[in-house]
Amino acid sequence: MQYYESVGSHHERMCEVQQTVHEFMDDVVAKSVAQFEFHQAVQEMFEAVWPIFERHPEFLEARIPHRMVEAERIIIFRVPWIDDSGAVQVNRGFRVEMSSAIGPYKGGLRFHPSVNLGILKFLAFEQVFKNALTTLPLGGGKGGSDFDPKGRSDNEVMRFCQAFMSELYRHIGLRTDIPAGDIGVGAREIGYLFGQYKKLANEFSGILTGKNPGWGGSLIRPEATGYGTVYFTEEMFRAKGDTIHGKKVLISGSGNVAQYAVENVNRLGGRAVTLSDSDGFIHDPHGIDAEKLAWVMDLKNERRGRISEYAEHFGVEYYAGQRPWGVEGADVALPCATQNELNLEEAKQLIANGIRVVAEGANMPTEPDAVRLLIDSGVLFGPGKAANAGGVAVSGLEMAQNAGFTSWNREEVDAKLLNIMSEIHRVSRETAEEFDAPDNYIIGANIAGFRKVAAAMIDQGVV
Ligand code: NDP
Ligand code: 2IT
Repeated sequence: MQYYESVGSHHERMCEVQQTVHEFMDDVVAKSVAQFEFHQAVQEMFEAVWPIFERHPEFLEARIPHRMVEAERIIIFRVPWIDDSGAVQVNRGFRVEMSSAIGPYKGGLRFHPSVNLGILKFLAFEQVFKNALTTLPLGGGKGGSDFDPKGRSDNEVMRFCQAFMSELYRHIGLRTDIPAGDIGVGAREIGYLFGQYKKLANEFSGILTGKNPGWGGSLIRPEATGYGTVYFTEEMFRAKGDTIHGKKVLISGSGNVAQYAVENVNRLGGRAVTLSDSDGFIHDPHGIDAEKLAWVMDLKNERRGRISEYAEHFGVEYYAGQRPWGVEGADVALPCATQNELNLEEAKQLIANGIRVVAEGANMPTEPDAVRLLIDSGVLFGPGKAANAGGVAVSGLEMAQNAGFTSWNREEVDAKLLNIMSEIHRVSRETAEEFDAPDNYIIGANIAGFRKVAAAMIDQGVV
């Protein structure tokens, strides 16, 4: 940890950075065995931010990196419930309360069979810096369960949510920790979770965000992540004197983020041509217009069907077991499904096909070597911490509306979202330039988020 004292050529400094990150990572890996996604998220972050320690040696003296990778608190609990056949089911519940340096813990809940501690620690870690970028006073956390809502009845989902909240409720609070949705947790689940919290706490409060607007939710919260990712993409184009208008866009996923990414691409005059789920992708060369998108929303949010049905219904191609990144002629790629869904080979394909902008609607969807290649090849790359921060930002606006016993109209919230995304873009760009890495949003966004959290930790002492 002597990096900040070093002098010498840029190359020597870079070697030293790598060596220092390497030693730091050895320690992180030893203390979080087999938590691969967490290692990946931490490595990506510290590779990007290490130059800051040259200017701020006090961050290392205060062991800020070592404190940041240790969650303030992690709760792991049993979630027993009874399915429709009367059988007892047991799942595992988690809440990772990563950092309260700049506000109460804030972040989503994920219900997916792949959920484990390593995945939630990666998500909570990313959330801390993403939330710092939103300009709002939000700390970072993440939670969830290995429960799989697929194929479960509404009653089963309700009983699971009630069992999950029966333990979680004692750990969260308006000034402590405010969960929201993520993969597998949408409006239905937030409703059931909220109902159980209200019953146990005897309190009607904005304890969760993503609520239905009829009982305390914010307008535009469902749209916010997808809209925000596309606003960020538009800002990246504008920085180069261009716009998304007329551009062909590849989108993965077909859930909340993907759906509203399509909607905003359409609003801004682009053409979204793909959607996917874990079974495959559809390619609609004519574009997924408003009518087709309404059909997708009904398919995914109400009938809970598969994206292959789109191909049958609209007579387009379906590619089973594949991801959309090989489709030719696109200008933009927006991965909006899950982590590690765009690898090095696919990045090479995108580059060969002339892609200009990649922005992450999902959290950490692009593998590290793919990120490096895209940036080195001159593709504008918007990392999730910046590009998908619109969701949590509007969650912050939902909290503000709840606290003020008020609600804002769609136009007001959408304008605030656009403003926040432009601000995140501006700060990321300017910080990248400040650190001699123009156009590198990985360096810009990570350093900007990191230094805000680090400065708050220094101010508040060793706690
Ligand atoms: P949803 O549950 O609404 O949709 C998830 C989509 O991704 C589905 O199409 C799903 O397909 C697909 N998917 C999930 N897991 C996998 C997998 N292992 N392999 C392939 N496809 C998969 O979730 P969201 O749209 O809310 O979340 C998508 C991403 O965006 C996540 O990375 C999430 O963390 C991130 N995000 C979400 C925010 C939000 O506000 N909701 C905010 C910021 C980021 P299938 O139906 O087959 O499972
Ligand atoms: O990854 C994310 O930013 C989210 N799932 C949204 C979190 C939130 O608190 O709205």
